[in-house]
Amino acid sequence: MLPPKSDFSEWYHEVIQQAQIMDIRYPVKGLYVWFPFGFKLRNLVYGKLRDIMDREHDEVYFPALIPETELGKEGEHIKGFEDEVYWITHGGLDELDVKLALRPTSETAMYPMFKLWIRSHADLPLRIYQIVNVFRYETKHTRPLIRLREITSFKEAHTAHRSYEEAEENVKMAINAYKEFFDSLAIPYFIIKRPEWDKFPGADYTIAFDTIMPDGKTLQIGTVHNLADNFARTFDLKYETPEGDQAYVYQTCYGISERCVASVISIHGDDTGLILPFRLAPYQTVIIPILYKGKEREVLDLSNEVFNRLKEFGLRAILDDSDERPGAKYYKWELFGVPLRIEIGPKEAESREAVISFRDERVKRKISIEEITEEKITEWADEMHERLRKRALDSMLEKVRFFDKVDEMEEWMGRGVALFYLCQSLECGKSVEEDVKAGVLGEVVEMPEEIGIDKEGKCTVCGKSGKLNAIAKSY
Ligand code: P5A
Repeated sequence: MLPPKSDFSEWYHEVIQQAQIMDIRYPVKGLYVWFPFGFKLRNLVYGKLRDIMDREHDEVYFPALIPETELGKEGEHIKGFEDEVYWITHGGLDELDVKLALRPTSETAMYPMFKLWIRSHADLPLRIYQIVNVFRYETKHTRPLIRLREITSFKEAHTAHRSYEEAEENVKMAINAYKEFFDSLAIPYFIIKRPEWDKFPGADYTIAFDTIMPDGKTLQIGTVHNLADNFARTFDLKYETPEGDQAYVYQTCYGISERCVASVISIHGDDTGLILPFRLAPYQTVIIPILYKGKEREVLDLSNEVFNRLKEFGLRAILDDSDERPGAKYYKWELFGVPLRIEIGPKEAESREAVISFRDERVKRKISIEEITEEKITEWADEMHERLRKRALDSMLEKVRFFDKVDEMEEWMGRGVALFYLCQSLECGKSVEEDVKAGVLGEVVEMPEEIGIDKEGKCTVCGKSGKLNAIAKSY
């Protein structure tokens, strides 16, 4: 049994283990083991991400170790990461001449190589990505999939362009790619420009995707950074222009981690376990034969017929003909989030029918076997996706509130996101953070249209002209 989802922290801790996503017993803090089922889900989610990235990027692989001399070159970058880096100081018993960092992210591994790769304008734009592990010595409370010291599935993209404008265009492309990705997970989000004091170390600016978890805290599920020519100046990344001059490149980078899997588990799941969108589910449909003495043959024959048909459609189907009682089977496959359940008993076998139910609705419906066609399944998958999207969005909207007074916001923290107007000044931003005891997420670039609040208004602190901002407690 799971704790109720209303006790989110406990529920998450349990569902991760019981639904065999991660084994949390590994003896190093912040490091966890993917179970086979969890890793299947991870691969399906990342398959979608990879398909999207492959359209505009080439996949590469860079080494996991970065020499101290490179990691330390960009001043802001190393300032931002120095507390989080794991260092390799020895090879066997020998002390290394140059310490090696376990990559916390790969800018400083990649950009010295970019210097060798980029010669002329014809080499630009350069767009690459990799999906690798990175290490961050996080000091905040670690949690499986959410705050890791080894991020196992860090999708990082890095690009180089001829001008600031082209880098800006690429930021837009990356945002659209991430929108498509999170839409495919039916995860709602805000797109928010982080304040100056919270941007990625070394970036010109940072745009984040934030979703709201069931407990009202936000989770940053992806970020897109415009690096301008900051790293290019440090790593001397120049190209020859068509006119024959030397110019610095402009860069962007953007990343997504297994937090995307955490958001699917947390946002769609319920008291009984996971609820997975049809296209991401490791098991998309389970057939459960209801066996009565003397009628086994007919029931199993029809179950197998349906099973084979589903496999022909290319679906990830299972036929659970184990000895467990039907109730135990329902319980098990609900925990694993199987979207579509098909039950076949003696009556159904006789009339060539089946009882179907969807994981999110749990309403039983009788249909004729002939209705189970590839087209129908696609339709069901789309309908379920739309239901999950709507349900996730509604529950996010319940956790968003607009405020025109700072002193009313603190009480709302921990329950959701507060929207309010804020001017650009560091002073007003910091004073809100102090009063509300939470972090300003930044300026809202895009939000669900249902929220319908103007993006401009008077700063809640000083009354000067301001932009719509968000503040919340975050993971
Ligand atoms: C972009 C890719 C970068 O590192 N360099 C390459 C840029 N950005 S980031 O914001 O620091 O990280 C990208 C996303 O990774 C997730 N993330 C984490 N997930 C789990 N555990 C962590 N400790 C962790 N740290 C960052 C966030 O979703 C972040 O937006």
